[in-house]
Amino acid sequence: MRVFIAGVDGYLGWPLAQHLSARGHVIAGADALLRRNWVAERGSVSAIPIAPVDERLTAYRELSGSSLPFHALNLRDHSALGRALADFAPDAVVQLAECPSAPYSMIDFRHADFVQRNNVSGTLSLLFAMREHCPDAHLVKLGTMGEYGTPDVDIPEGFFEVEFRGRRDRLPFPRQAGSWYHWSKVFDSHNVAFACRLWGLGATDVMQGIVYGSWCPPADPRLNSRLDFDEAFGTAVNRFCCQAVIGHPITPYGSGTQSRALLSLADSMQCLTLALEHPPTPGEYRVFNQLRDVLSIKQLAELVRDAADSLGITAHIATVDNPRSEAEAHHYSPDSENLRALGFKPSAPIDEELRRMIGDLLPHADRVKAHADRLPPTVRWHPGPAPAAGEVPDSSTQVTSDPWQEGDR
Ligand code: USQ
Repeated sequence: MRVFIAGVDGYLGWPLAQHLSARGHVIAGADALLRRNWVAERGSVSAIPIAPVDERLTAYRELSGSSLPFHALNLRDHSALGRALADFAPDAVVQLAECPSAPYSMIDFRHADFVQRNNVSGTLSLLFAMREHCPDAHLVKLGTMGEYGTPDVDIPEGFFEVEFRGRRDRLPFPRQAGSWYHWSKVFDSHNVAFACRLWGLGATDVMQGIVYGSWCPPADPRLNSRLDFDEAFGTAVNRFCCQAVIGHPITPYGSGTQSRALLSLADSMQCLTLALEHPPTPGEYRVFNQLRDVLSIKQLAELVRDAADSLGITAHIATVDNPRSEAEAHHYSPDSENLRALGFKPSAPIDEELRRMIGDLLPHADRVKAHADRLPPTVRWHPGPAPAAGEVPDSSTQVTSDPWQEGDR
């Protein structure tokens, strides 16, 4: 299968290219390299060093024996995107090219505006480009479990049966996102579903839980994927492991009783591959809840502490005031049958995965230590005391790599 990965330089995109290539698929990709800039804007680095994109592509060619056609483009550059799709003629397109950070979107208006335009408009551009250049290709769109929020009922996979005033229908399950970023994914979901209905596009909208884990193939460090730990781009578990390896307290926010859906990076690769290898019918819009475990943040902090302990590292937990507006005590029971029905078999259990990640991080502890001031949360969802001067990098809040500063195309 020919798979075009938008966001191929990212935390998920780079491992996905390798994983799919190892299964015999042919890969091309696009990336505007914005993630590298956003993390730099926040004054941080990837804990695991990553190679520049040209070195990555060389390593890919040496390892797989085939080259990966790469386009350094923003998806909003609609004509360039169209040319890239027309040249490659993909059977499937994976959309990972979005800003993935809730805290980044909550900094101020400029960041909220940037995240929503980058994500929603980029995906819209992709939908139109697919209609024109590869209308039969399958779109796998990365959404998030955070689109649903934390309703007081179980969460189905995208749709539910409703009875209202004596009539029944199957309707989209309500979305109650908790950040401007999460709302951008909700808007994408509506646009993708509409394109399926309107143009006969076949799409899988993946409601993915929090991904954790490192990707460091022993063959070559140029194949490593990034692993962020700053408050905006580091996800909870990855941050906790980075905190543990440098002796920084592990930081559950608030009571830590908020529950989230999770899966490892390896399981995410397996699930995305299953979606690609089992495409929907033309015009079908389907939703997969992509997760393995549901755990509270407190349980996660304890699991990381115990994993560190088993490796002889003493880690401790210190809760901090919750900078977010989110329910801390709530019902949380999402369905996740669709991927299991396609054959998803979770790989290593979470404690094993955590020990492996901590092992991969240990040689790079100094990089985390040098940026330890990026660990405490400074972005607040609610009005509160202003951050101390210098606490937020670039407090002039310039958005780096804003395509609108380069002029709309
Ligand atoms: N949290 C802590 N301590 C920390 C960092 C986070 O307690 O040091 C808590 C947060 O308050 C939140 C939970 O951990 O309750 C998850 O936070 P997160 O930063 O790991 O995840 P989130 O902001 O929800 O976003 C991440 C990814 C995003 C993806 C989403 C999946 O950045 O791209 O869409 O996970 S989900 O959470 O299911 O929406």
